[in-house]
Amino acid sequence: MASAQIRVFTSDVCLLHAPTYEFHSGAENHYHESPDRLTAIAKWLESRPEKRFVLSKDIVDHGMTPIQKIHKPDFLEYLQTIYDEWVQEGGHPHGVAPATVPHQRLARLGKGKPQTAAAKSGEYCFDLSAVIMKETWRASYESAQVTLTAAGELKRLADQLQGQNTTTDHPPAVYALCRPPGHHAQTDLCGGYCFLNNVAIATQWLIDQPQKDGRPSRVAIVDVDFHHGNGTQEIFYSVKNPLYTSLHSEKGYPFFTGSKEEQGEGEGLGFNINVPLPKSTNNDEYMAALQKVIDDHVRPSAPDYVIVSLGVDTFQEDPIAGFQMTSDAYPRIGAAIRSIGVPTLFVQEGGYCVEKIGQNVGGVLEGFGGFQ
Ligand code: SP5
Ligand code: ZN
Repeated sequence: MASAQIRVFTSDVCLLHAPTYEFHSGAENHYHESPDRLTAIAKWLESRPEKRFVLSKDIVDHGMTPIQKIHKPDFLEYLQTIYDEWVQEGGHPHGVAPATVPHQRLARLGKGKPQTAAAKSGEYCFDLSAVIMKETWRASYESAQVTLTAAGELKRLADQLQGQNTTTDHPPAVYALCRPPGHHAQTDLCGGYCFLNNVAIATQWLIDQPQKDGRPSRVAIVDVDFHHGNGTQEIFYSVKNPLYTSLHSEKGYPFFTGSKEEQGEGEGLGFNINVPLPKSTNNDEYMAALQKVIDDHVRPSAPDYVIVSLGVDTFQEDPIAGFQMTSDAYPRIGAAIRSIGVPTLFVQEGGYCVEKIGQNVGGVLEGFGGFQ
């Protein structure tokens, strides 16, 4: 039996962040993390039969508090003010991109505080892809609020189900169709197209919603984006709730994080699971790795909620990433996640093949929902 409809939250404000170019291997290229990605996904979902997906643009403003629980105040101030400062200082109006980053061997001896917009641009950003334009803060804030709204709806559905005291093969799912993405954003660093870590923000918000017996909710994150979620890893590295798990390319961006040896620290030791995979990974190999993460780590952690960092840049035709995976993989990923049997929040991360992004994202959701 197919599940009930899947609720989707999105917002046109997420479209306002739209840099026109980025650099790839030193060459100027169009900005792959474009608003077209979001509209393509929405269009695909709305074209499905039986109104499987119910799209809503009613976004609940949860304010700054859940964002401040994850990101540092000076970083949040920076994201809101840097564009105007940058332009006033003579920076290119296209947007803010780091001039000099305080590489650890440079910062070791330097004691100065960043004074200018150019200096701050390196202080708070680790690469050239997270371009800050006039509307970037608005879009990023909205992206976080879309995710929080979806998390709120998931909690409502989960509570409702608990109240009925019935078991179901089809736990509820809600999807946050948002951008900019979030999993590369650290406590006080943007990068990798990401500014605010939407998944981290929603995770902490859900943890802070107590279960019936008063204990904090347990969350398990499954990050299926092609790239390692260095931001989510850093944010939760020394806590045991949430569990963070990630399958990603072993040699790809962001290059300096994502090894198996990164397992968490202090009470968080053992609650950070990285599974680096070769570029040659095909559907079956990917599914075997995902099933192992679910069986060995996710299910044993007994989560109340699963949050999926839903990147589909694992797709073989992705222009900037990609394993050897075809569109058939995505419903299988959704079905494997449903088998955990827990209310699940899907949050959009990467995926840059605009022609197939709707089918691939929708495939995961339909696989979860048990639609044919
Ligand atoms: C959220 C997310 O997926 N962020 C990914 C950011 C990746 N940015 C760097 C990509 C470098 C790709 N190299 C280009 C090779 C083109 N053939
Ligand atoms: Zn990615």
